[in-house]
Amino acid sequence: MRENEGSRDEVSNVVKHTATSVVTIERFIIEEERNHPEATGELSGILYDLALAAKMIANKVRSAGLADILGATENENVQGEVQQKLDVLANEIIIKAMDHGGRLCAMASEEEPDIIQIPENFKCGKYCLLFDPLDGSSNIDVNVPVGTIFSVVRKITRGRHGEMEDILQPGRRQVAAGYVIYGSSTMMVYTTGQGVHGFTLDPSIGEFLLSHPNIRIPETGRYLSVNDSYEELWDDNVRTIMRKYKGLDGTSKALSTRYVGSLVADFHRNLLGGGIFAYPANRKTPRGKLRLLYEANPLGFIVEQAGGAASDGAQRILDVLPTELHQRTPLFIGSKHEVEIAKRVLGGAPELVGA
Ligand code: FDP
Repeated sequence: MRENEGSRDEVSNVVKHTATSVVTIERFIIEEERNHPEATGELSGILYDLALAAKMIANKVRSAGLADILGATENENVQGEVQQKLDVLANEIIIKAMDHGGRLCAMASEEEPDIIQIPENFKCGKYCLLFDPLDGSSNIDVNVPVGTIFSVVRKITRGRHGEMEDILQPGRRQVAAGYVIYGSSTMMVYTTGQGVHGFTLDPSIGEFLLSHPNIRIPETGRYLSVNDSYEELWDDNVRTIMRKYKGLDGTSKALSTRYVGSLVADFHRNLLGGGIFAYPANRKTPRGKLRLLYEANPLGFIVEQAGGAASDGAQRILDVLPTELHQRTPLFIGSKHEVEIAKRVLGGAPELVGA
């Protein structure tokens, strides 16, 4: 090990990196794994494969306009939304990158109606992967950042293949979660329960390099991300929360409004700068819009690991017991202080949050 690369702390077995260390995602994953002598390397393998899938998707996203593959296909996905071509591609890339490694026993995708089984000719492993291949897809046509979100849980049933019971586990059982943002640069941010770490893709060498070690979200937010056009449809309690966020009731300072409409992009900004992303229940979507398993749970795990919070207004997101594959949930996620405000106001109106 070169001197300026960092030194191993003999007691805690944690490698410390200096600002000038060049740490690839692979090296980082290996070093994290060493903190767990019992680890078999399977989870690490899942994370490498996801990083590879992310690079392939990033490549497609970057060249989408050039390759003339923008626009909607004729198919509708299980949520009744028009699928964009890139969604289909991203979904296929992830399935193909992940199905043969022998580490997964099943997958579930926001774009697929049922559980995705591992083909018979491949070995089954002890983990399940849940993912949203391309979140914010309505932004693809206008060159606005989109993202991939993923969550990994351990298999709990005994058979060879994964079952619904393995997929429908509460978010607190996740062993890893992360997202990739395809923005002005491509970043992969993930947690395995040892803090949140961000890696930026260096396109010249095709490697994700550690750029944001140990991300912490500020306790109090700067930004408010919410689609205000639903105000008409909100309940009075949600309106009260928004007035507080905007500093209109005189109890707190106004947050600055920023809404991209791509959950990953809004979440990423708020994670780094502090803030709240809110997609509350409304009259038209009484159970919210976002998906518990593919969006709220993974981002909930990340935000908690970064010192923030995630709630549906009635309970901690990670404690919600999923009952359906494509279950939706209201979501308040970000800095602790702002999530607390939503919880306090909605605490008196559980019917509003569609529990
Ligand atoms: P999209 O429909 O473009 O895929 O979960 C889907 C999502 O985007 C989120 O990424 C985004 O935050 C939200 O929906 C936007 O919904 P609204 O258009 O209702 O604001």
